[in-house]
Amino acid sequence: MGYVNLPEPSVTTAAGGGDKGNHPAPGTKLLRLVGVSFGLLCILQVAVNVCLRLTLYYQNAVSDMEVFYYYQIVCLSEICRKRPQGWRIFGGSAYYISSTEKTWQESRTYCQSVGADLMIINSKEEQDFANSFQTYMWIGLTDSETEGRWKWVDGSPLTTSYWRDGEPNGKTVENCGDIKTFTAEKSWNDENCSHSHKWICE
Ligand SMILES: [Ca+2]
Ligand SMILES: [Ca+2]
Ligand SMILES: [Ca+2]
Repeated sequence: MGYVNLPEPSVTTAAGGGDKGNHPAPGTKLLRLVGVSFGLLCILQVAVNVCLRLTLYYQNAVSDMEVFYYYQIVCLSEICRKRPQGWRIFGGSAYYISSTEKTWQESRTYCQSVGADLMIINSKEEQDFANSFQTYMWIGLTDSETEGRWKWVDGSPLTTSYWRDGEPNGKTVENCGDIKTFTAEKSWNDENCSHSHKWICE
């Protein structure tokens, strides 16, 4: 009230001592606020995109090209870098067939180590795709918990099956599933889990 000829703010800043002299101009503050807000929005957008992508992927609702794009370009995480070359894309999933042989459990452990699991066959198309590799290989099927109650590695019960005629026949000795007679649509066999075979991860 008592001041006359109030100095310009810039003059005050130059002359004033203490903390007052370090305060940025209001315009700078606003710019900084806009910049930080924009940065946060960008991060949020990326997070939403990644979540959406993962959700769609696990619903098998994306195209093969999108899965390819995700694995080859977007996925930079450690688990993706550990994956060997040679994953095949089909029906919204990525698959890998081993070149070496392991027991069923060792095969499963390998798949899990690269963020996957042994293959779960959900459709006739996927069954045909698995047979097309013409490889005797473990898939993600077991009745180890309860004899005769076959389950997939994700815990889901077996509904549609492609057992070869006469299979499964191993009772409590054969508790793991594989693809054996791949030239026929019904190609599954139950087998002793400690045998070594190639395997397919999904
Ligand atoms: Ca599947
Ligand atoms: Ca069995
Ligand atoms: Ca058998």
